[in-house]
Amino acid sequence: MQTTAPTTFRKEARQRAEEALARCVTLAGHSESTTGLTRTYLTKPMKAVHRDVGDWMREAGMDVRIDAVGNIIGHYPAARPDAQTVMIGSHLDTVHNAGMYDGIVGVILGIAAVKLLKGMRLPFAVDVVGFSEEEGVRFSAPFIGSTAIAGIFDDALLARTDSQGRTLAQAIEDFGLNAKDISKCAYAPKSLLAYLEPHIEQGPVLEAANESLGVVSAIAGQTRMIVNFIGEAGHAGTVPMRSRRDALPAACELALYVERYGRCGTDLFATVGQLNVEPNVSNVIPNHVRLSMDIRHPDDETRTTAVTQILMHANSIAERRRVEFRIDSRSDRSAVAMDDALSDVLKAALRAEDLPASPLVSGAGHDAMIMARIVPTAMLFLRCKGGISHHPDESVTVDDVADAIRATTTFLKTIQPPTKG
Ligand code: HGY
Ligand code: MN
Ligand code: MN
Repeated sequence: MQTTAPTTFRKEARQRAEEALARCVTLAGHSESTTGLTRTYLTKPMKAVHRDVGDWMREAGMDVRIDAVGNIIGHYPAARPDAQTVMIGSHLDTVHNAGMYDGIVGVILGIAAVKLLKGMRLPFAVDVVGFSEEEGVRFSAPFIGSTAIAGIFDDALLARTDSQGRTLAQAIEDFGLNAKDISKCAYAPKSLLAYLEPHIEQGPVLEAANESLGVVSAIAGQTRMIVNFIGEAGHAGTVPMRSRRDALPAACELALYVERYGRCGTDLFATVGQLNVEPNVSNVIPNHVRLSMDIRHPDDETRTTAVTQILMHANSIAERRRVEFRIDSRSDRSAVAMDDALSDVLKAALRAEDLPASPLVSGAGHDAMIMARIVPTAMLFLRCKGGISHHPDESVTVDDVADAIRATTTFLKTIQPPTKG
């Protein structure tokens, strides 16, 4: 399967892994915050990321472009001009105070695998994509990058505002892009042969199994929403306790219920991660609290039942406390199975490299959930230390990254376009 001798291939993969880790460190320097890594959608540091990632893509033999929602795309031509495309991608945005590998390492691995091809032409093009937005931090809307590429971007989001009051449409313009061109981001499904997303596991399974890599069988579904309790502001020293319509205790009650509910169910994850209190002043009764809810389960019915019951409880809290309850920006993503045939190709590539290929379920969401709608999709998971993610302590080893690079390169060399009948 390899055209170079196995030991040379391993040595080169190791060199590419060292380079890949150094590149992740470089990108972690492009942050909105002076301490730690925070890089949300279409902010200034993303320009610097595009400069570096674009340079690395060109060095690996790719043409580079940035589409209308800020995805960066490196194109490695096929042996024939009319061939389909295999896409390798992940995201370049981060959560607040993030680790340096979530998303980023998948893009860097894609570039490393193309570089390891050393100009060898394949019966398909390879597009390495750095999705501009996956985490949903800036506009409370995840997957902006991949929904544009999949041709299912929701235009209504263009009016959505960030915490500074900038709309998504304005943010796109501020970045030097044109929102009118968003429909041009879409790939024709027929032009795509496969999508592979390499990603850190963000959980403890591979480490417990002492395996560097795994193949994702399915991604759990998720519901995210912002909910609001609206009461009445007043003087903390004069409004009698019994007559208050305080929004904060209502929100706290709900947060505790969400945690209790999550603990009761197997494989259920229920999180309140964000709480905004208004006016957020120590001697004023809070009149408005917004809180985020994130509910996940591999089984869609279990998840939707959980969401319904939690919302019923929220309404009953609001009634009892005489505050208003309102839901904003709800997004529901069903659980997504990976493509069996493509996952088998990935597993075969792993076995050919003497690498582990056990299946595992992803609790985290990924651009692969979106891409699976238009193209056969597979995910390669890479062990991360302690399963820690969305945290500055995210960590991977050079050996594991070298394994992932061998796996991705061999996958590219193995995959075959269907023969025309
Ligand atoms: O939140 C998630 O599941 C992912 O890390 N974006
Ligand atoms: Mn993430
Ligand atoms: Mn991610």
